[in-house]
Amino acid sequence: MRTLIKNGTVVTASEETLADVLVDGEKVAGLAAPDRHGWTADKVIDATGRLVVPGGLDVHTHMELPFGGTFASDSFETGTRAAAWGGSTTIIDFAVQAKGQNLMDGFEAWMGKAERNCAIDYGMHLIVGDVTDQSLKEMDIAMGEGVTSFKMFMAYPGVFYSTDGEIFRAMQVAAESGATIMMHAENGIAIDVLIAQALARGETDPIYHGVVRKSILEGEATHRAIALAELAGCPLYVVHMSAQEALAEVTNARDEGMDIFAETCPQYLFLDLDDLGNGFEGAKFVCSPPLRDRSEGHQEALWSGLATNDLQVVSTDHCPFCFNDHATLGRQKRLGEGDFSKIPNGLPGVEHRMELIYHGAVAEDRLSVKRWVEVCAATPAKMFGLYPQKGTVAVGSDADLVVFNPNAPHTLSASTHHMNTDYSCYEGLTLQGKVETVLSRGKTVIENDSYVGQKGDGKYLRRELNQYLT
Ligand code: DUC
Ligand code: ZN
Ligand code: ZN
Repeated sequence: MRTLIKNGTVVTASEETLADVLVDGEKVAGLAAPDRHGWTADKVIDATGRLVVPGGLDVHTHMELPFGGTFASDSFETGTRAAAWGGSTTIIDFAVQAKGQNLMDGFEAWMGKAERNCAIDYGMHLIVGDVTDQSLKEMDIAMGEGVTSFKMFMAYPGVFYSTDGEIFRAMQVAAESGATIMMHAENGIAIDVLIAQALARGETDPIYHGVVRKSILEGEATHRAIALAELAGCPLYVVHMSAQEALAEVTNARDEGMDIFAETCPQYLFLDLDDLGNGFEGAKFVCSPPLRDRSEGHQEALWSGLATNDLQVVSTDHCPFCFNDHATLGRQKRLGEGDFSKIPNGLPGVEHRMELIYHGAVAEDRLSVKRWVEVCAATPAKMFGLYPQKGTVAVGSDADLVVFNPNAPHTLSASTHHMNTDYSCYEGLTLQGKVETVLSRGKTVIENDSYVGQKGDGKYLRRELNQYLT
């Protein structure tokens, strides 16, 4: 099967050119100035007036995550389909090692959930949830399966939390193999004190979730994670950064030449503490780290971090829960009525990352169109060992391609989105551009406002080490 995408502006992290793209089977087979070639194809897509960009990589998703007494409401099937609708053609999800389990048990369990269900290609990180001699040994076994990054938590005592000693031991193992440690950097011990004190004062509404999880505690944990990584000698990737204090720590470390990287997420660039207000409605916006006070300047700091490359990646931390009862999963956000600390943490987001960031970055003139592609596709591919198979439009790369209309407004709504949640964090927001057609390894999966792929199209991706370091 050959597909020709004609007359589009092909944008990669480094180029922006008017070109035709020839797809043969699963790969990009040619790039040439329009009509300066004799290519024939089984299918022709007219991309006049459109951008043709590499499919996005969302390197931080949590399909079916067990959390707070329930499960994230998107399965690998529904969540990867929603990702495709929004122009992401790769996700990297987090397999979880539960307490008392072996690390590889978590990997096998998540592979079982994803296998034959995904609409797009997928990789796995591993959450190291129980640091033991055995699980540390198994980090190397996981590397043999293409898992080159391990997430740890300085937050959520009693659940995912690891002590500094446990984190440091895992970092020492990562330093030997070159694996990346990904860090949820919030001081969960201090936060738990503030949660208990708030609840004792009768402060039970969702807004207090944002009040107690202080930005200074994200900055402090980020500082500590960097210090431990420096001592251990391992690369560190700080996930879902929301606070300017944390960004300052990463900026300093990078200025000193350390192998420290960081991502932020659309919710920290578009939403704020006020969204957590309005009584229990605010539960729709409970995630950790929390949405920040706009007047403190975190959003501007994060946008400027993306511009200066102090922040390198935008992912989503997609972890959806329904606001009202879910047909099979039961109570979700409402588990926290009367106690904000029982609201499952997480937001739906996997579908709208590319369009939101295009809007905030390019349409609102903060970043170039190439930088948009870089933070959403090229850098995540390099960071997690998938480049140039993923993250660019080049001969020999996987034909993961998005035809993006920069002039088609798209209004976001729960009534039209494809994520398995009953609300949208961006209800009624109109964005400037829209994903129109999506190819995943050469196969059209989204066209004419329809999903035309099948579950099981997506394949597991074995990943290399961080390509900024190899
Ligand atoms: N943060 C969330 O909001 N949800 C899942 C886990 C996390 O760290
Ligand atoms: Zn996290
Ligand atoms: Zn997460």
